[in-house]
Amino acid sequence: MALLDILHFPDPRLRTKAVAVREVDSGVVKLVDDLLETMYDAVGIGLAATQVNVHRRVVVVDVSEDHDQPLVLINPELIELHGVEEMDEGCLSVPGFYETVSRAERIRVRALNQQGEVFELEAEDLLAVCIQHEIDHLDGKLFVDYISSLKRQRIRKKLEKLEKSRQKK
Ligand code: QAP
Ligand code: CO
Repeated sequence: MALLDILHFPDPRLRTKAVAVREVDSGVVKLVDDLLETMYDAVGIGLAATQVNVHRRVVVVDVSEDHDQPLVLINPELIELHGVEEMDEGCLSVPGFYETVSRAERIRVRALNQQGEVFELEAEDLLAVCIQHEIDHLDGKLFVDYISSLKRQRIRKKLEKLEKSRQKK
């Protein structure tokens, strides 16, 4: 297993559209393991391969209290969306910032698991929001795309400044 570096907004690589996984081979299994390790290390509830600069359609999520219920979604597809819910969202690629975003409150998603088997899952509330947020990453979208451009620019400037002070060290 390995810890992977997480890209930060406004890195243009976060805008890459990921390609579907053709076969859940040993490389994909290793990617899933590394994503889970990286997500737990960063104390996140979701991580998409895009965020570690791997542009394949793989996400991991764990919204359980004890961080012991990993969910792996390969080639995830939203097949049903119901209702609307507002929630404060954050993102490991936008560290330190949280904004309210409106999304479907209940979803049905179809995906492959780490064994390459198709499964469907119904989710609501935090899990539903988190899955939608992670699928957005695979399409090059970030939660800050849903807020005002003024707020987005402020976040961009603050993160650019932080990135520069990191590079000097
Ligand atoms: C997406 O985000 C999500 O700013 C997953 O300093 C988040 O795991 C969906 C994190 C909330 C719905 C609601 C963010 C950790 C983790 C930070 C995350 C930070 C440390 C974000
Ligand atoms: Co995110």
